[in-house]
Formats: sequence, structure tokens, C-alpha cells
Amino acid sequence: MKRLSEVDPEIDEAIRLETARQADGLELIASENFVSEAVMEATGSVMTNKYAEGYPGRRYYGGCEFVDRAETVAIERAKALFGADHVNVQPHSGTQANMAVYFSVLQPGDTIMGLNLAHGGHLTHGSPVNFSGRFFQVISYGVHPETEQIDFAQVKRLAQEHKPKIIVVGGSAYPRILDFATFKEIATEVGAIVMADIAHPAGLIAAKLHPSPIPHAEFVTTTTHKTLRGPRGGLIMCKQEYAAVLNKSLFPGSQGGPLMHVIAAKAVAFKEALGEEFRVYQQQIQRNAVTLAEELSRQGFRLVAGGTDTHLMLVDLRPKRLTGKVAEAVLEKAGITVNKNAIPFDPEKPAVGSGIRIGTPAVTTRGMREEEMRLIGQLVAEVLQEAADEDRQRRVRGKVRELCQQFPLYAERLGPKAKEHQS
Ligand code: DSN
Repeated sequence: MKRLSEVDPEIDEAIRLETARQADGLELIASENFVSEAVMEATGSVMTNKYAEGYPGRRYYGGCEFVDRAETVAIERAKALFGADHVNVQPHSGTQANMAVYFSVLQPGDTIMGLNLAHGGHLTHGSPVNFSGRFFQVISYGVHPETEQIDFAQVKRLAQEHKPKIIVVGGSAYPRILDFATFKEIATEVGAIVMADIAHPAGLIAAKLHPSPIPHAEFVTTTTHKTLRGPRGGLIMCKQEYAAVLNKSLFPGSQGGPLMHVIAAKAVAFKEALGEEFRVYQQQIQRNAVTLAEELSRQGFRLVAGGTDTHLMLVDLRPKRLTGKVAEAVLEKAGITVNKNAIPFDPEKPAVGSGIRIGTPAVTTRGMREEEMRLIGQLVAEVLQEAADEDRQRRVRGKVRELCQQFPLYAERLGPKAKEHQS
């Protein structure tokens, strides 16, 4: 069989350069991580060749004996990991997981409530530019202007007034603990279903370092590739009474053939997450986030909601007279990858943003700990103190490279071209 480098040198080179970019820079995007070699091997396996519409034992294709085995193992492991009644491992993404839940219990035009995207929510929780905002009536709740944490008085008032069918709990830029129990109380009072979207804290929840939504939510959705450190994909859990309607809503309702190679890789990631090492890893993510937040505060940055309980933090750059867009760009020149992000009550457009979001899952996977977090906080400050100073960016780029070399990533996979690119 011909190797990729022979068949398609252009794509081979792009992959090698991306491998080098990942190895050679500090990945602080809160939703990214580095999977294990075992997860990557399953993702790149022959299971990509198989059509398997349906569910284990009830497929629309022959030859499903072994993919059935992989999917059943993935389901059982996810149930054990989160303590869920029912699991569907087929969503291709978090968005498709959320879509399948909505279409299992809602009709177009029904009302949903979710956290405002500009306050840390997610596109699929009712943004007008997303299917969720186009198909449903959306009532957004937000954070309190003083605490910058979820304003439960507002959640309660809006829920009583609008009687949503679903209350969505979760988001993509909320640094504090999600209080699922209080959401459940409000939902019960107004007859709503709770859907917890735990895409961000899923790993912390699996490791029991963040409260679990399972006792409080009829549906729980997540991606598998953030703190959970699995392949790129989605997952849905629900109470047994919704199992049949949910499965139908996912297939044939909103997806066709499942990605069996990704499902096999999800199974591998869940096995890893069930081990003791994973708990230690999640504890370190949290400690690293707290340490980095403290260092950034010491360096004079304002953190939204006063800091973090999780793996991520939001830095308000307005006091530094910087935008998120500029900060993202100059940090990238220094080899530090973050994303611009809206902060609550942001005066800037989303494409500019007044903040950056920073997360510790990926650097923690490399083995970095508190000492490195303090150094990273200082490097971020060094760059942002004089954002126009290109010498500074080059100087920090060198320090970032040195730090990354002490914590190698996929070292054995680096081909000669990637190594050239690194040097
Ligand atoms: N885009 C993801 C994130 O970065 O948080 C959410 O879907």
C-alpha cells in the first residue's frame, strides 16, 4: 500500500507542519486537547470503511458484527463513566447531539431557554444565527453584572414568565461551577425539561471534580474531544424513558451512517477516562487553571467572574486597552494560541471581542504543572504589555519553544520536515 507522502505530498506536508505547530507552541484554547496514540490509532483505523446505519444488533447493512462490538463497548463504558441510564455515542459533533435532543422533545416554534452566547453560552443554545435560534423561540438568560455568574433570580423570573419546554444549562466560556440542582428546581416549578450541555467540563465531571448533571437533567450532551480527551465527536445521555425517542431523533432523524472509526476511538477514550490516571490528570488541569488565573491577576489582568473553578478562564482586556482580536494575533506570533472571546456585556462585536479565553487541558496533557503555569502567565503578560513590540514577540517565541521542548508531544511521530520546521 502506498504511503500518504507518496500519494499526496501536499496533504502529507500540511499534516507534518500541523504536527510541528502543535508540538512547538503553547496550546491554550480551552476546547482543545491532545489525544493519546491509542485514540489516534483507532480514529485512523479501517472502521472508517464501514456503513452501519442503525444501532448494534439492528443495522441496515450486513457485516456489522465487529462495529457492533465496538459501539456496544463504547456505550457501556460511557454509562459507567457518567452513571447514565441510556447513552447514544453516534453524534458526529456537539451541535448534532444538541439538535437530536431538541428534535426528540420539541416542535418548531417551541420555547427554549439558554445562556446568552455573549455571556458564555453556545451557538446551539439559541443564537439567532444558528438552527436553534431559527427553529425555536429563544429566551436567553445571562450572568449578573456584578458577580458575572449565572443570575438565578433572572433565570427563575424568565422561566416563570415564558414557560420554556427546555432549559439548557452549560456553555463554552463559563469559568465557574454549573449549579445543575438549582436549574432543576426552577425547571420542575415551570414544567420544563433540563438539558445539560457539559461539552467543556465533561472530563472534570467524569473525574468527580465538578457536580454531575445526571441526577438533575433529563438529557446530557457533550463533545468527546475537550477535557474528556477523546476523538472529535459528540455523545448524548438521557433518562431511560427518553431512550427510544432520542435514538430515533438522532438516526434516522438527523444523521445517517455513524462514524464507526470515531466511535471506536470514543470507546478507547472512555477506557482511559475510567482509569485512576485520568482523575489525577483532571485534578492537575484544575490546579493549573487556578495557578494560571492567579498569575495573570498578579500580572494585572482582570478575570471575568473573578477567576475559575474549572479548566478555563476569561481575561477582560479592556483595562489594558486591547481587544481580543489583537491579543489573539500577537500571542500567536509568540507561539501562544488562545481565542478571542466576548466577555459579558461586551461593547465590541463578536469578531473583535474584549476578551481572550484561556484553558489548561492541552498543556496539562503535555505534563506541565504549576511552575510552568506561572511562567506561561508571565509570558502572556510580557507579550500583551506592549502588543505592538515585535522584538518582544520574537523573544517570547524563543522561550515558548524552549518550554515546549521540555514537554515533547508525539515526538516519535515527527518526520524530518516537521523537525526542520521546528528548528
Ligand atoms: N467551539 C467550541 C469551543 O471552542 O468551545 C464550542 O463548540
